[in-house]
Amino acid sequence: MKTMAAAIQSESTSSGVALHVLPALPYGYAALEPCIDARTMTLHHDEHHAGYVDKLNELLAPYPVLRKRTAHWLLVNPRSIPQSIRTPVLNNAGGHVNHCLLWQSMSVPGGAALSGSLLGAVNDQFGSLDQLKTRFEAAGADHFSSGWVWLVVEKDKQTNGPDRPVLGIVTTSGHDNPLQQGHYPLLVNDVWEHAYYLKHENRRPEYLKNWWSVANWSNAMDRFSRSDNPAGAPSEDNFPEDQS
Ligand code: MN3
Repeated sequence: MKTMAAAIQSESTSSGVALHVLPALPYGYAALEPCIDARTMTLHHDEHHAGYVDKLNELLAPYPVLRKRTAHWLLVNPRSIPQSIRTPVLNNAGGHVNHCLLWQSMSVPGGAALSGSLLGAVNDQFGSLDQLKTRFEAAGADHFSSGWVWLVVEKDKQTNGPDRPVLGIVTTSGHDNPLQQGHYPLLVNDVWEHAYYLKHENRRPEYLKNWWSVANWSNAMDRFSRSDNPAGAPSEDNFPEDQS
């Protein structure tokens, strides 16, 4: 199976412009059961995420300059997008980027435990991993309507000094991404109803609590180790249209 990083690669057409591509899941549709059922994963990836990718390509089709840009770049450069398509481009680019991050934020149960420098930062910031989980769950449960809950490296980390907060828990609405506020995402959960409703129905808090069994701490630790990049984003978030 292709790695997620490779799967995010965009394809170049013969004209040299890039198409955004739906990445393959890095695990099987049933791999996250019992937390997330295979039917939910199938619909979420093959229909919802695929729909955002298709719509983004459709919207950008008349704009060859924008088609050379990464989805990440579009998110953080909204003024470069014509106003007539700005909102739907941002919604669908965000839908694409956020779901790529979501698939990476999950792994089969039994993955690596939180350790190292990120565990130290979590203990410093939240008191314990359990307290982080409680706050993350509460933020996700309390978020009104569709959106996302994130563990981020706060944007002022570099100027806050050694005793100031490094990590934060934020929520975003629709398909907004913390990168748009300068925060760097480490871990994300999707609190749109399509992410959990078939199994958990209206019980979003139950879904959030169960979700820790599939949280991918290995990926979060890897992202944390690269979050000092002053540009704010490691290479895998810069989809490779820039190379076309
Ligand atoms: Mn979703």
